[in-house]
Amino acid sequence: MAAIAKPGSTRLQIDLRRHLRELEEDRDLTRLICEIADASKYIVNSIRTGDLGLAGTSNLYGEDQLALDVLSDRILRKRLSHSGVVASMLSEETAEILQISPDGKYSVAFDPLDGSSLVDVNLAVGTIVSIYEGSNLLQAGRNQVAAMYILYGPRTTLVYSTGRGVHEFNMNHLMEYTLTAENVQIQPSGKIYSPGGQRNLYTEGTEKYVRSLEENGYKLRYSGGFVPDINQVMMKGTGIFFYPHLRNNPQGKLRLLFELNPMAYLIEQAGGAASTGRKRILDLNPQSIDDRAPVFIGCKDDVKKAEEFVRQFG
Ligand code: AFP
Repeated sequence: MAAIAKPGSTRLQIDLRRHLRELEEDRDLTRLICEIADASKYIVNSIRTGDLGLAGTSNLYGEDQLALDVLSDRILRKRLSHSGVVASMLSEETAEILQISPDGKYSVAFDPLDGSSLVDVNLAVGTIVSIYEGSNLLQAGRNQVAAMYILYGPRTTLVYSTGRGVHEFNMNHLMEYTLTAENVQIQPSGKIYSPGGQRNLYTEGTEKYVRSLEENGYKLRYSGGFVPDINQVMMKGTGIFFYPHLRNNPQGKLRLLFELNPMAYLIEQAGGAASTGRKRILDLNPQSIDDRAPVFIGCKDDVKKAEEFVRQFG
């Protein structure tokens, strides 16, 4: 196993494929992650030049799809189905698990363009990917073998883990991903919070928790995009994001298979934690592809504190 550099001593000009090879990662998984990275080059180009209007269709949740949602979904599905290593796949934009090949080694759940409603106001958005070995996508997130996100912001960055630390890559002028941070680590507690959902619908537990953060000088940082908000916690190494259970919606908003499982996997790999307020996200057993769950994710001690408030006050 190649020696992994200590935090802060990142080896530059290492591209994604070489990094995976140095980790002696499985060849098929390396191929899969690189195929997704290549697909993101077409997605970033579509965001910069594409149609910002509605597609005239709706997704699994009955939400209007943007032209960019449909295009990003098509780009990723085409890449994955031609990769030769995918058994089954599931997109947040389509309503069914697609069986691709019985010989495929991996299965993929993905949100092709999370936060797409932010593109027309020029805010950062992202692609989120969850990878399992085999063909079963309806299993607990702790069984993932890899997860990654691509952030389309002022820079285009890719963050991945195959269970051996979390690593960040930046897309350069040749549209290649080169290493910018290795073994990313999150501190035990933070100083920023990202509160999702309507505050007037917060339960007593969450409201008391938010007040305790404010009394301890935490700063509010919320973009409305899950990928940029989680990337802030990951790359600053501090903070907590939450989209909690609400008084009118105990399940919260975010989707377990497409959003919560992959981000929880990455945050835990970086030394953080992810909870519903009562249970570890990665231990949730999905009942159906459109499962949602409340989430508190980020610095370990801040998540633990949230759990204490939720358990005590609901
Ligand atoms: P869209 O994909 O509908 O823009 O939703 C984005 C998202 O799923 C996630 O990226 C955000 O964290 C969250 O929803 C924002 O939700 P609110 O709009 O309720 O704050």
